[in-house]
Amino acid sequence: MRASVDDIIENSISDNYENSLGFFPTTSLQSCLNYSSCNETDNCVINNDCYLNNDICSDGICNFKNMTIGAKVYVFYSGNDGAELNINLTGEILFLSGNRFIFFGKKALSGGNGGVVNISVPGLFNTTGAYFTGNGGEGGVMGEGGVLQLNYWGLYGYKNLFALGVNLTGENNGRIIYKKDTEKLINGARDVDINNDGIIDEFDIRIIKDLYGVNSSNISYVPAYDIYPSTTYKIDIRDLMRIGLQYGTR
Ligand SMILES: [Ca+2]
Repeated sequence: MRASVDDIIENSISDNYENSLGFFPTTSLQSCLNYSSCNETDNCVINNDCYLNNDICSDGICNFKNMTIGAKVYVFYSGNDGAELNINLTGEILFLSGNRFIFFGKKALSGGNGGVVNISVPGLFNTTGAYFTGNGGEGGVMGEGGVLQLNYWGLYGYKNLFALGVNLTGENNGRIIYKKDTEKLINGARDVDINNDGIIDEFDIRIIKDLYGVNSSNISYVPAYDIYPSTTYKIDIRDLMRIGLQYGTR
């Protein structure tokens, strides 16, 4: 179902959960795609609050090269539930001041569930300064919290810090899914943040140390920890070196 002006009217500002939290638009919004700075199959720079979801993107998925989020992106609704937004980038995403993805469930007798936001990047997902709000809608029973899924080769920015900027509360709280592609090699290597917490520190090194010298014929071998696989498929000094080169850089 398309987000429409009706959705805005139906959720009048005086009677809206988002408004009580300060996240409801105070003016009617345009589609993000109406702005010349945001083009499907090219870059999308969000400078003005706007709405975006699968329904307004070609083939039901929002494809861009790079994306810059410098204002609020409203996902709006599908019925009483938050709508779905799948963003598939061939480049990177950058979060600037004023950014926020908003995917509440609608206020109703039985509150709608929060929406689903799914963002994919081919390389590093930089969560620095990012905000996501996908609460369940208010009601006699609050809706379920929404779902945020990030898909990437590597995460940039401490995961626990990022999570503080994500609000998915509801009758049952929603969740963040961090989906790391551990099979993909870039320049012959896996990402060095092998414990997938968004930073490069001694905990990544400890994993390598514990498996040091193990090769693929050993039952202890974990492909995802073999940062620089080669014909030997062995966890060795080259893996440690790659972590060392990026130690503390995220
Ligand atoms: Ca790490």
